[in-house]
Amino acid sequence: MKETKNLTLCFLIDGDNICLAMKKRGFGANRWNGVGGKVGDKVNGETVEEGLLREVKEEIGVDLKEYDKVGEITFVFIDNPDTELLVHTFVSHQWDGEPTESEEMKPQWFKIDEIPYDDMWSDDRCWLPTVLEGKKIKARFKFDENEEPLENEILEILEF
Ligand code: 6U4
Repeated sequence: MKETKNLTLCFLIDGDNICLAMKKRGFGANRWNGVGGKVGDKVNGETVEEGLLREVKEEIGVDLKEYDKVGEITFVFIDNPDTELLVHTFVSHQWDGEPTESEEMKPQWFKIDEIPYDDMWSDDRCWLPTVLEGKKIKARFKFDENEEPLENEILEILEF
């Protein structure tokens, strides 16, 4: 039977700047990405939004004051066909605290027009520009055993 794992992903935006974080260990290590993680893995029964707030605090030490859901992105890996990752994607323009390095992630600000797509998950260049234009998306990506993209589908939507 297919299992869906819920994860969160959040990008802090300050004017023309975006905060990305270098994943230092585990899944997706050595790539720049937004901040987030598995929902309900550490705290039983938490909601997606509770998981979002917890992971952002754990990984870069920031308390989100405002956030907007901008994407639901499903990732399927060909060598693990029974598990889908459903990544609930957010942007935030308001938070308390300064992004700070943790054991898991090292945050850094980038100009939005200098996002290092070559050092990110390959799907990001397909959908992140659309999200940064203020649009909402539902998307699905399938990866081969080397985490190279095989199929993708991106739909712009109006609301979640
Ligand atoms: P641990 O290491 O168990 O604490 P946790 O922080 O709960 O893990 P993790 O690190 O596995 O979760 O979360 C993966 C992060 O990577 C989530 O924010 C979702 C994100 N992610 C996964 N696949 C992605 C992809 N193809 N493109 C992308 N982000 C992805 O942009």
